[in-house]
Amino acid sequence: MHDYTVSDIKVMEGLEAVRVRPGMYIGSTGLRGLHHLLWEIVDNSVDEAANGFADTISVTLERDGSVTVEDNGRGIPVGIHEKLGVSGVEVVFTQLHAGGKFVNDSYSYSGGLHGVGASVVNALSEWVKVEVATGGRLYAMSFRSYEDKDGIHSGIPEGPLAEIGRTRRQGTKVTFMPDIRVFETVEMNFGTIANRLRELAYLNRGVRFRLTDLRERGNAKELEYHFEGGICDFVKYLNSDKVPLYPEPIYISGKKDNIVVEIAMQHSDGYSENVFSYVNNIPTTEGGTHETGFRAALTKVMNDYCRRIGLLKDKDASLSGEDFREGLTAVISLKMQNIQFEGQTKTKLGNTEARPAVEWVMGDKLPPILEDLKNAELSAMIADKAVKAAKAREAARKAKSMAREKSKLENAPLVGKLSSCTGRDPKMNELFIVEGDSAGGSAKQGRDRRFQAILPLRGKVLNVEKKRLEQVLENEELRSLITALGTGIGEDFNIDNLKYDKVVILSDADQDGGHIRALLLTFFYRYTKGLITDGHVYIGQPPLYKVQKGDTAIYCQDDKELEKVTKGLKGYTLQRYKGLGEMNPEQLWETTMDPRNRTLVRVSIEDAATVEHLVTLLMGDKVAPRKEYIQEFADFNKHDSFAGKAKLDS
Ligand code: TSJ
Repeated sequence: MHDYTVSDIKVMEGLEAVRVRPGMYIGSTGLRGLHHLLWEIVDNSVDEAANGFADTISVTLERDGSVTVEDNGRGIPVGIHEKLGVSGVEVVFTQLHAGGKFVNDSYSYSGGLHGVGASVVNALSEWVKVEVATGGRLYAMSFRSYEDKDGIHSGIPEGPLAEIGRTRRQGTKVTFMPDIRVFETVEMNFGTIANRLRELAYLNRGVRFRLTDLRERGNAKELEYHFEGGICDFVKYLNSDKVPLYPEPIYISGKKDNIVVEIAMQHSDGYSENVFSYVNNIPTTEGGTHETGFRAALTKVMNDYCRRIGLLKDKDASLSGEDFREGLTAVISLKMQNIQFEGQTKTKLGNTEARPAVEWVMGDKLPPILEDLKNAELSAMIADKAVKAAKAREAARKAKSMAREKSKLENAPLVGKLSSCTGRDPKMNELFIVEGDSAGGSAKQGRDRRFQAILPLRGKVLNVEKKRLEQVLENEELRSLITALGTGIGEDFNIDNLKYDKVVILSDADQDGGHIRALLLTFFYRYTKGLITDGHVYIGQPPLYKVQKGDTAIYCQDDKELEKVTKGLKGYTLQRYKGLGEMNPEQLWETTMDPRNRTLVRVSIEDAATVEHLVTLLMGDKVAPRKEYIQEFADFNKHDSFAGKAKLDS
């Protein structure tokens, strides 16, 4: 018999290792790590659904701060495990997977291994409750972590799995309370969870994902994601603010050497390439072998097709891959075993076998789609677009060498807009891109010229979303920005030549400011992505209010802060800044530029798909949905700010 109050040494050793080094198992103990707990559990349900045994997965953020995940699958096995002599449920929650599961980056988590993460979640929770409904019976078991004279004991069963009644349902329900002793925050983010569940819903066709937030009394939030079109719907969503060249995405799926390949793609009349890839539902932001295979195969199949229909003659050179990818939105999803990740953020697929598998499936399935008579228009559209792209590319190449020549000649006036700093160490230097001449003037006067450079922006920034490279190179504002950065753009981009460690966007807190910020971010995203991925781009946070009492001034960034500061305060004066231009140089320095006081929000690409959609939504043709997004875009990643709020005595 098992004695559940006396220590089960083996179990405790395993789970306590997780307690001692949580970061090794879930990446961090911040918000990311907290969400990681949820994904470890959800993964199990997604696997059950992927195997065809469940079609509904719900996540509930409970009022008491715990989180529930429920599916309608077969239920975690309740039978007694042969070797361990306890129920399958107990094994799943107490046995650390052999050797432990070490994550070496914050992005990766298990995908495809049943129960791997449940014991980690148990170890890092104050308590866990499990209910399994199967074979007409309902079973329950709970676990708890507690502290006594011997230290912390985590994930201890409160009793064996027990049958508690009869039921007509089937499935698994797990509720866990993240331990506040482990995490810096135990408040999960509704938006982050919603985004990921939406992504999972696209990647797992037909599975219903529900999210309920009961944390705020009287303000329950509920969402449901369910896409019968799977990744085709994903591509349509990504293209929803673009003009597609053909109505339905091309869908390709196949299996080669035990690798399941699924691809959806659709061209729009835009110019950028947007390929999003996944392996076992994990985003591969840095690409990898599967993306390489996709690109190679697309180029080959399309060139073959162009030759077959006579668009390319024997003597003609083949079109280049990027020509076939102009305006392309594609989602690539692989399911395979033993995935290996590489790259700076470990989000690049390294498995060499993935490339030929994708090439094989593409080579097998794409030609018949192109040849299909009812797809004649689609095929012609893609071929035609590529020919146009090739011509434009040639024109751009000429324009670019012209621009190089020109910039040699006109270097003086270009750099003339920039007030450079005196320091020569790029690692120390900062570039402030400031909206408007008057604010630019204040920034110039207020800055510390030893390490801060100012680039004032006069007119509107060009919307690069709608332009080809040659037009970008003709735009004065962007040319001076490109010159100032030193990195070059597009294919020529080289982060090693970056002249500043921080590139700070400083615009007004109003709609126009939001628009300018979005346009600049769009430019960075499209032409100097490395600046964002390497964390060099920041958004300055000028204050909205100044509260003055006697000779003390407190600056507030928003209404919430203002409310906090003025609560109970009497006899103060309040100034609301309408724009950066209203601040004098000293104020601008103190509140927004001085590294000792300022707040900077670092721009990162957490969820490339969301950012991409946001960028498209903001910059695309349809004006209507813009308004509501500008504020959200301005807010994105606010929790990433690394400095405290600006508070100072004047
Ligand atoms: F493990 C867990 F606690 F994290 C968890 C597992 C949490 C949740 C919400 C669901 C699940 C889960 C596990 N859902 N469905 C399953 N299925 C199985 O574990 C299972 C059932 C039957 C068989 C079989 O071979 O008969 C095999 C497995 C792996």
